[in-house]
Amino acid sequence: MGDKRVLTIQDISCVGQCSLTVALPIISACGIETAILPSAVLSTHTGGFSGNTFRDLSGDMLAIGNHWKKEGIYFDAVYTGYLGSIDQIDFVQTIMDETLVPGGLRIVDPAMADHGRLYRGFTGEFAVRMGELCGIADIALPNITEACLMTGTPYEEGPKDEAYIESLLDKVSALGAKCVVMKGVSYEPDKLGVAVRQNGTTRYYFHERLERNSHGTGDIYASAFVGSLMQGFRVLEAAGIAADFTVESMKKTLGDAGHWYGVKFEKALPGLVRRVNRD
Ligand code: PXL
Repeated sequence: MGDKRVLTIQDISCVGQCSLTVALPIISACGIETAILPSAVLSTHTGGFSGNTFRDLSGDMLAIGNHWKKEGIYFDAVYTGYLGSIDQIDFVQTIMDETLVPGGLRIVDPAMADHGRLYRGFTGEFAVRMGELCGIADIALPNITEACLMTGTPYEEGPKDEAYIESLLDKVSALGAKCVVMKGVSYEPDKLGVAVRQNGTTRYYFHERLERNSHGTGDIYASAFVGSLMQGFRVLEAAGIAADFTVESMKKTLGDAGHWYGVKFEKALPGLVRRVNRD
């Protein structure tokens, strides 16, 4: 099997340890060539900083895509994260159609909401359209809030039982996603994990729950998941590797209150390199 090449489409938040500034190093650390298509450039992410700059790169995305088409450039997977506008959701579908090799994977992290709320700048319509993008995904990676928003399900605060999670997985699958990796699932107070719905069956990977909520962990999770998957790990294995890496990154950040804007994933990269690279 030849080496895999991934394209990831998301924003550049210049400061804040999220989106492309984590996807590129993490997927590369997994030994996978990573091409990027930036959707927007922001001075920082939108979670906790105020007054960030925002440059929409939709025009450049079209031109870049057209150039790749002329050059005959193809990818084994396209992984999308934070997108800057509804138009970009449409455009991403075209890019996937035009640049994926036959059998190439569409991996969609909706990256638009958490803790019951949309990130600043997004609308309900954006969430519905993101649901359509998840509908064409081979693998969708929503958290519970995103799954609710995309399927018109009221978000419930507090613990959720298995019936609630199963019905949410049913609804995301009904959008069309072939496989759903849903983050932030918990049935016991000190455990947190992911539910993986594949071929009609749900399996779980649980890990310890850390007290602190951190920005960018969804992107860190999705990037480690994509890197592991492209290295040949099965979906559930990749889901577990990504969870362990995210927890480890969060642990490296505990005790540093000044580092509220992200997690120190760099300190956990050596462990990921050892675990995922098998040659
Ligand atoms: O981590 C998700 C993310 C990505 N990109 C931008 C964001 C956020 C979350 O707030 O604001 C610009």
